[in-house]
Amino acid sequence: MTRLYCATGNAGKLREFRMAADSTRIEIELLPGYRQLPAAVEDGATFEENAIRKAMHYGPHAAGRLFADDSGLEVEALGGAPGVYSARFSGPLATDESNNRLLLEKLRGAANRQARFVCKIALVEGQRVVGVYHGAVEGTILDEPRGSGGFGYDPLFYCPAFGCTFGEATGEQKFSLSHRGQAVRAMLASL
Ligand code: ITT
Repeated sequence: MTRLYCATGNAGKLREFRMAADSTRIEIELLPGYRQLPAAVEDGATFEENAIRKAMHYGPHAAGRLFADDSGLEVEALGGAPGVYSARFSGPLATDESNNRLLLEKLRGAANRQARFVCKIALVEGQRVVGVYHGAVEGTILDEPRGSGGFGYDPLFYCPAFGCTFGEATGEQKFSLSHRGQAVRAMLASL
């Protein structure tokens, strides 16, 4: 069994990472003591920079290889926002609900609803970067939420290939196509 530690405070991401490892000989575990460690500073300009910063911040605390994910939603009509600010789009006390509300406000009346989810995963050993893996998926932003699955912007993200939102898809369905699914599969294939 190969063990990879993961550094995330997002329960939705952790659920998806665990699903990825289910059918493999790889075990994905939340870094022990993650919540007691000071948070990584995510002040990079890109998903890749932030993923590397996060992984290098937590890497030395892991007894082996560790990865971190930086991901978010890029909306065409908003010039790529919220992008790296996806988690805190509606401010420092943001919740998924307040972020989704703000997104709908900003897109009210917009004809162009095109958006993509992007994910970068950085894998490190200590502070040495072993690899960076990428995933992206295109969709459109609806004008009201649908479904209660997933997390974050999933209920607003309509996936044409499924004919429903990521919030209406099952976890397995979402992961088979999602930005995070692509990046995790690339990482696991590289091991
Ligand atoms: P960690 O940094 O602790 O991993 P985080 O939620 O702060 O958790 P990010 O800084 O990478 O993570 O921000 C990602 C945000 O982008 C996330 O909080 C959601 O709002 C959104 N997001 C990313 N992937 C998503 C997905 O699969 N479905 C819905 N929203 C997603």
